[in-house]
Amino acid sequence: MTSLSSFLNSENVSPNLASIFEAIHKASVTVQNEVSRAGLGADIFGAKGSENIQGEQQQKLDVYADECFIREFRLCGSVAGMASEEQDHALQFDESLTGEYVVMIDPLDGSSNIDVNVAIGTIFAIYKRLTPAGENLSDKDFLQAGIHQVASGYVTYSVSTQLVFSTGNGTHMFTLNPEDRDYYLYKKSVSFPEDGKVYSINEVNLDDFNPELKAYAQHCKDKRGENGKRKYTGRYIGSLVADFHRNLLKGGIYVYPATTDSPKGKLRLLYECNPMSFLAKNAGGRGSDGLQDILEIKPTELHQRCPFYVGSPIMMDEALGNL
Ligand code: AHM
Ligand code: MG
Repeated sequence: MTSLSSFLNSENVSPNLASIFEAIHKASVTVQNEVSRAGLGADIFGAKGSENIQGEQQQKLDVYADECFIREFRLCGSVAGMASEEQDHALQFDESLTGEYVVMIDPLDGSSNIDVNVAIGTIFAIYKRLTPAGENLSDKDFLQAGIHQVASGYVTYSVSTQLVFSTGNGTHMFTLNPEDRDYYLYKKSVSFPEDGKVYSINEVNLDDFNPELKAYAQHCKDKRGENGKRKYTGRYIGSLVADFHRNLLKGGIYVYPATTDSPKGKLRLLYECNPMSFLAKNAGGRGSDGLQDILEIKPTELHQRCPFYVGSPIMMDEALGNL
């Protein structure tokens, strides 16, 4: 079995970048431990009673996971600062201000699924800082286009705990071994199937879809395969990590468009769309906001939202109007 550290070594990942993966490893094990005890002893289910800057109710586990990742990134020495979906502003780590990297994170994705024992996850993106080492970080460090990601990935806390990441050379899957709490290689260089069967979208928003997306939704319902049976099926977990993970393995598309409730889309460019699009690109898929490649968007604010389409290339072409 190939452990995470030996894999990173064999891929010539620099020691500084590898130390960030080690921080993610440690924090995710702590979060996984807490997730697996949900319902036992101290109650980690439920709302914290606070809201994040985007006006969303924070769950206890959102805050717990955020604290775990902040602690490990602060300690690791290679991270000069980070931005989190749960923090109002970007954080600068004065004790490691010479760190080469900044990290963007959604510490606990799929918050609405915490209390019902459904898969949730952590999503991260890693960039080289642009300001010189030792100087204060600035917006330009955090507001980089996704194309500049050095690495991205997610952890999914589910049937097993898996870490999926790319450092720009393929997208790889690791599984956490509960015995020694190390990650071991499960699949190297996974590729999205060219085409897929799964269409993942919250259809309650159908009336809000633009005409092209409405037509695509109808197409998914109508399309028959060569055997006369329906070509597509619907699957929507409501945790981006879990929906993306299934589609990556089985083939499919995930869409979260602009809606009346979320006119700019619900998902966050820096913490969700960019890291997932980088993984998709490295697995033969792609991410789009419906008009352009997600990775080309120049962010203007930390908590920026955007419509999101990601998945298998043929399904992406169909959804984006090349029917
Ligand atoms: P979160 O980061 O606050 O959990 O929000 C993101 C989640 C995604 O994981 C998921 O795909 C989506 O929100 C579900 O939203 P909805 O319930 O509107 O379908
Ligand atoms: Mg999220």
